[in-house]
Amino acid sequence: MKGYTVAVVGATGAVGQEILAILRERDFPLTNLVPLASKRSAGKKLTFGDREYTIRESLPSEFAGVDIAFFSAGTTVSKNLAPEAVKRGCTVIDNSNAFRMDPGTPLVVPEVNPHHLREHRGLIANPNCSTIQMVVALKPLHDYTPIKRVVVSTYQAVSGTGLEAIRELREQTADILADKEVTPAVYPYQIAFNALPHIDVFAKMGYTLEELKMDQETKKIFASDEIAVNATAVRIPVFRSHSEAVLIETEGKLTPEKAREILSQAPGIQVVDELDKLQYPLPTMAAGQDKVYVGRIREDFTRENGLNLWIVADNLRKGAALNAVQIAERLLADNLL
Ligand code: 25A
Ligand code: L14
Repeated sequence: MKGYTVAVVGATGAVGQEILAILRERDFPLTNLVPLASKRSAGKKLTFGDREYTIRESLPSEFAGVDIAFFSAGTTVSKNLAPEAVKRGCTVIDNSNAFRMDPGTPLVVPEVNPHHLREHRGLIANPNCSTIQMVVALKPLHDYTPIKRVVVSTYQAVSGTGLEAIRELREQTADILADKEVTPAVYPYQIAFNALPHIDVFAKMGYTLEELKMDQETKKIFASDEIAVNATAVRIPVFRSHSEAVLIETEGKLTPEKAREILSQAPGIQVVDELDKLQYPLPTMAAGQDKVYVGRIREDFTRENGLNLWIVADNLRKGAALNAVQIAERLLADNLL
């Protein structure tokens, strides 16, 4: 089998570390790794398999000879550097918000719209973590009867913000339990023992960008303007896995029994919905796992054709690193590099 030269931009970060672990786990056909990060981390060592690599500063020249580059260093880094990588013949899979809504850039969840990869021009965008887990669960239902409207509230883990936020939750929790004062740094307010209705920046009409992304990205992934998503995105003091309370309004009737049947046959989904055994999805259940967990499937008794679901997935895996690696696997399988 042919092996590829793979770069990870942001290799020291929360998502970058997960990408490296998943490449190993899934035996990705990699013959050479190019771990890139900011100047701050350049020179540090990193073990991957049985080899040791030196982290290098992510300069444009590093992409010469690289086949695939995963970007997980935030929007500014992607905006500056991804075009440089593409220019050098590298196929970029970008985790940031920089190119998602660019009409020439496919926005892909392999279980949902793998065919969009055929139109790529060197750059593929990985959707937002909250969008990914939601569309994996909604797509098979949408294929059965079109979803017209989605109302979703998210309960998002701090790991989406990166290692600094993980540290902030850990330290704040310990400090508060020890009756010490806390000073928020990453988030505007204390995150331990709290819930913040604020993810990413406030954008327009009182919505945050995170909330608007869920609407725009879902429309692009489903290639339909007929589906509308109204979101409230909330940060909770959980380290790993995002949860979502989702209400869908469908064109035709969709019973909970039918939804369970469809979802249990759909790729990437695990239905956990046995109330008599107290079985429902939990962030602790999804953490470190690849599936999107769906439960609490029940009818909206206040409206015609409404269905409630509780959707949980590991935000660093299916929400970011795993989806990106699956995109790469799909590119290779379909000869689209
Ligand atoms: O936080 P940053 O600055 O955006 O950095 C994230 C990653 O990108 C690298 C960085 O390497 C890290 O691997 N990076 C930054 N600038 C770069 C550049 N010019 C760059 N890579 C290439 N070229 P690092 O060596 O700077 O970071 C080492 C560790 O330190 C943490 N860190 C970063 N900046 C810091 C800092 N610590 C203190 N002070 C700072 N100013 C960094 O934390 C890393 O562990 P992190 O990596 O966990 O931050 C995660 C970033 O990724 C975004 N993100 C998370 N999930 C997603 C996502 N973006 C898109 N999709 C997702 N699903 C977060 O929003 C956050 O920005
Ligand atoms: O990919 O959780 O657009 O703070 C930006 C917000 C990633 C998660 C994105 C967070 C998100 C991040």
